[in-house]
Amino acid sequence: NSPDSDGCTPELEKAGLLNKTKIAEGGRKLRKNWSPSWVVLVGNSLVFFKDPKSQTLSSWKPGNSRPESSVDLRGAQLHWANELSSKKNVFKLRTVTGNEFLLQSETDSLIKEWYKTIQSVIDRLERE
Ligand code: I3P
Repeated sequence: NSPDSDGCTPELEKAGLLNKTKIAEGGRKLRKNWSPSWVVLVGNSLVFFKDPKSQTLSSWKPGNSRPESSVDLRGAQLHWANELSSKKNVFKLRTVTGNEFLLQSETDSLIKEWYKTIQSVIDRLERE
């Protein structure tokens, strides 16, 4: 049984470990609280899981494990945001609902790949 044998399972684009903090909720600023997060880009969503150690690449599947939160990428905005942190390699993701997240990695190539892939999903949704 292939993962998409029913033809309606959204495509897994990317998964990996990033540092994450939410900095706004519905436009209201939040206090930063950085923590490692297992991030999965699947279909139109970026899904965050809390405990990376207990996760596998198939964790995003319904029923496997419960995501901490999920972000709809339709209409979202992505910006490099090194001015918003003392850390390097930081970008900001803002949803249409005014939720803002910072995502970060110490590895330059890795964070660039994430930026590129998320932006391509945002662009694809805009064309739909
Ligand atoms: C914050 C914590 C964050 C830091 C943030 C601090 O302090 O050190 O790591 O963000 O800086 O306020 P606290 O733990 O007391 O909440 P960065 O690591 O992204 O720099 P900021 O207030 O300048 O955003």
